Amino acid sequence: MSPQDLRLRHRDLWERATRHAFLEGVRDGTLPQQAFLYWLVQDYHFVRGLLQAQAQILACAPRRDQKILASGLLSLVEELDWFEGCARSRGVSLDKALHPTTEKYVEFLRGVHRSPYAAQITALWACERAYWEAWSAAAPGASEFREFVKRWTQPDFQSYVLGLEAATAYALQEASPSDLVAAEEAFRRVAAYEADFWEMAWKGGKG
Ligand code: HMH
Repeated sequence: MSPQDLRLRHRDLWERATRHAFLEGVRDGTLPQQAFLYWLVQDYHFVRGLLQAQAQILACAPRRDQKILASGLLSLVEELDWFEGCARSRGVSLDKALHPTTEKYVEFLRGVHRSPYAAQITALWACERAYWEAWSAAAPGASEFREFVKRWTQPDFQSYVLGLEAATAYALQEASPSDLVAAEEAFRRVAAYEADFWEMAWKGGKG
């Protein structure tokens, strides 16, 4: 089983994780500002949780994956600075409660270090790959959202995703049958949470 097999076996779920009216709105500029700001605040909190989850994955990682995971951690710290700047310049407070959807997704990722390593790296790869594909579908994006589209479509981010993909392919190759079951379950859960996240942002902005 390869990373590609996972995407093909769960095509419908993956489609929902990477295509959404929210992203069409980013592309053509019709996304309500309220939905965008709702997403901004929730994604900031998501990234804070992802950073904690990834630190634990790094602690479990084989020698070969330490560099990519450590470099990813630094990017996430810088991303938090960037989110804080984005919120400040838009006059939005980040001091808001996590929506239950964000909360559940973050809880899942923060617990994933208790699963076999193949499932951990699969979850992380799926999470980043989903964002890369999702924002790529919105490219180049309406001018007010372009900075965001750029962040997750730029070449550095693409190489990071492909590096995680190679690490995942390797881990899946050496995984036992029960590790593979855990990895596939982790993939499905990440894809479902990604789909829920877009839905939450889209609705949150309306409610
Ligand atoms: C919901 N998934 C979500 N937010 C993100 N920032 C990423 C993935 C990529 O880091």
